[in-house]
Amino acid sequence: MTIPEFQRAGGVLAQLSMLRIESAGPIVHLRLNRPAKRNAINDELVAQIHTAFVNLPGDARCAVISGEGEHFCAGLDLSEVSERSVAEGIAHSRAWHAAFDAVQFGPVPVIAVLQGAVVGGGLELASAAHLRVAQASAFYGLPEGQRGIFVGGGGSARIPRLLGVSRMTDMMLTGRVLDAQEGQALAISNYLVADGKGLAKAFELAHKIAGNAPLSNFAVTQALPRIADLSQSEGLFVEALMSAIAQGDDAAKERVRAFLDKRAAKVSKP
Ligand code: 1HE
Repeated sequence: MTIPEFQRAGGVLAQLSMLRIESAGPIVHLRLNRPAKRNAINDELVAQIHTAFVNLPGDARCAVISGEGEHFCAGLDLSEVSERSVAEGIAHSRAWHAAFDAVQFGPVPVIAVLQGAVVGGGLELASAAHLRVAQASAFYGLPEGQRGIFVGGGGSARIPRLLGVSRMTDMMLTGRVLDAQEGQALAISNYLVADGKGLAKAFELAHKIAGNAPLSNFAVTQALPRIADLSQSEGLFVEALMSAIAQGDDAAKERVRAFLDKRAAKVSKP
């Protein structure tokens, strides 16, 4: 698959100085663009991530987020860690929550492409995406423990859902760093590819995702994680509603008919 022609996004997205945002048809590509600071996230960048994800183009069907340079993201910009009051600290963390909620619960599935450092807030951002494509150079750490702080960008809620409370505890208490192979074995990444191949893989996946019925993608990204948080009985109830809504959509009816008319692809062995 060739990487499609991307055009610089316009409007409010063009004004976000720390992100480079481009679109190709239904795919939007957002790049963290502070390579000199290893894409460390300061207050401005977290605000820009939020603005970007609540202003995605109306025709977007899938987003890819990546980091410019050799590292995906070095986490919180430590140069901005100043004396904050308790109230200011809560507001700071809540700003990250709002931004990363906009990533996870925004209008389209999001794929993160990872390389080099995926640490602290960088791992929190990656865990807000729906899929992760890691390149061989990726490594994962939670140096908050060593910096005397705690996760604040949703990491305590999202990261254990990827790798478990026990492993996150180890990473935070001991500073243990996982390499790309370990990350793949623990399902931090969904795909592991050679260095330099991550974007092409993500765009290939994004094309598949963009071709799905929008309501199916909505069910997967919005209902699935919420059902996982419910009791089994409540979850099955929500599943029944979501399933009926998706099935009732014209796109579902057309796709099922296409299969029965032998116009749609079969499921084939990988
Ligand atoms: C930074 C940051 C940063 C780099 N904040 N400036 N995150 C961390 O504890 C990770 C800290 N960073 C590192 O361990 C390393 O920088 C990396 C492994 C990511 C990359 O190493 P390297 O050798 O490629 O780069 P470098 O030489 O260390 O850094 C290049 C520049 O980026 C340098 O600035 P310069 O002015 O001297 O050129 C670094 O100071 C700067 N830089 N990382 C500020 N993080 C919502 S709560 C989330 C809590 C957390 O995320 S805690 C984890 C913080």
